Amino acid sequence: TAEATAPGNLAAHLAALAERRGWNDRPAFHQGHRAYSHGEVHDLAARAATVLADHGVRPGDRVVLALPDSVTWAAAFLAIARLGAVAVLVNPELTPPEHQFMAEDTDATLCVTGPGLDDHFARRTRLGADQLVALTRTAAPTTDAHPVDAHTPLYIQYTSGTTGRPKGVVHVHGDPKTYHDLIGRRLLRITPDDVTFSVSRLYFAYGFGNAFVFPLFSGSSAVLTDRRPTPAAVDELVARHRVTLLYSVPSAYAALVADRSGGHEHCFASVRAAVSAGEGMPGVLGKQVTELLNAPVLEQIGSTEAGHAFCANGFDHNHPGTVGRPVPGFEVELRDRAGTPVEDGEEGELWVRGPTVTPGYLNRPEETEHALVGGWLATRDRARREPDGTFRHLGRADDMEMVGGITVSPLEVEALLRGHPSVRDVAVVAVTDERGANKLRAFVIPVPPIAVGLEAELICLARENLAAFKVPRSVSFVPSLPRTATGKLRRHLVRKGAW
Ligand code: 3SK
Repeated sequence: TAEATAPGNLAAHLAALAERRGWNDRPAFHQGHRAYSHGEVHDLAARAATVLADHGVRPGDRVVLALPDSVTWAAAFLAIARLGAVAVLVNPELTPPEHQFMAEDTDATLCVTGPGLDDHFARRTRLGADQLVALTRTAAPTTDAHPVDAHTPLYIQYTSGTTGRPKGVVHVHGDPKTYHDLIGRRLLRITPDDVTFSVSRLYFAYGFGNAFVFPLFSGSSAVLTDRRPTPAAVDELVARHRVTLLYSVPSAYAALVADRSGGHEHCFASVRAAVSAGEGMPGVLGKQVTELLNAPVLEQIGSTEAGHAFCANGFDHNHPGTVGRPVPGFEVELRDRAGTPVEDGEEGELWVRGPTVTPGYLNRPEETEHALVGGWLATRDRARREPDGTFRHLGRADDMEMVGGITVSPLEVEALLRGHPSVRDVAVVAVTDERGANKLRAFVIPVPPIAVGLEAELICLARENLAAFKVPRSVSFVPSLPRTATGKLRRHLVRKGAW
């Protein structure tokens, strides 16, 4: 049942919930070979709050969190919440100028940083995560949480989007409980016995919900690691912790399916569901993942601005190849470029209205006005509504390529080429040739070794299956493709050849 109490301060609410439900001795996070209980995490957070207050953090202040996924990250987030301050969740792997931009944009009072970031955030007060841990050991707990209401800002996440300068997306104290009520509890039916592993990191909306919010609201646990989620690492972590819920993105699922060299299929025996988000899952891949994991693959779509998923498949209604139906509480509309709703069955851009949609971007009134119209969020995702009410994701509004005056959706070409056994990943964009004409080129990450004649084979495959104007004229083999943290292709970087 949903909690009857008003959420108030998130940190106080979660600590009280764990106490009331008897979760304090149950694991909340697994890190390395150690498990941290819910009680330990809330205790660490209350003591870390004292350390942060000693470093000058006051209600309403912004505190940057730039450290790898860890119990320290979780305790620091809850400590910031307890003080009524606002956590700024940033990718620790960004460059010094990118970090500096986020610290200045949020006017951060303090930056809590992980290893290797000593020369980042140069103009701001910095507290190393190891110092925070050391000081927390002997600090007294801050027992009184700062009073807030459900609309008080709680955290900011930066969206790189697929183009442009990052924008700070604000979320409030009431949002995490709503993510859990709608998605964690109702849709995924998470119980205290679940163990989560999310390939998406905590600083990102998808990972934050999956591996921080859902475990703390359900009394379950999550595996936190700073290891790269290579197939070998995922196999090992899932087997070691007997993971029941695996959250990932299509490109990482594709790597998992492709890399079966160790023959470790049995390591997935504990998985009861796999969730996929970030971009559309090609049908063939969905089947391969279902077979490999012997568990349903539930596709969904969300955004940093919506907080978490706004359309999702569930156990009772799973339509592979679609991102499911609107999450209850969300309204979803398809509109044309002029903002007029399109007819059923027609393609349009997804507009979303719902309880956790951001109140806006930090310091960006114009962008906020553009993205949020009358409470509706323009997601810039293209989709079509299927007769059963599910939505089929058709890529981003800025995904289209122009060749010879014709608009081409590169997703169809990519889906075809991705089905070739020698293709691990692919992006198709229009590039301008020496005569100034736009021609489609496929950038392919091959499954090594590159087979002789692979370029000709891929072009031939496209010719046999697609209209002539959709056939790539050339293929470049590349070691990587620029993707966002949830696996969305940063197409403008591919077009510029800059990644
Ligand atoms: O689809 C996504 O990329 C997403 C983003 C943020 C939160 C949740 C989801 C599913």
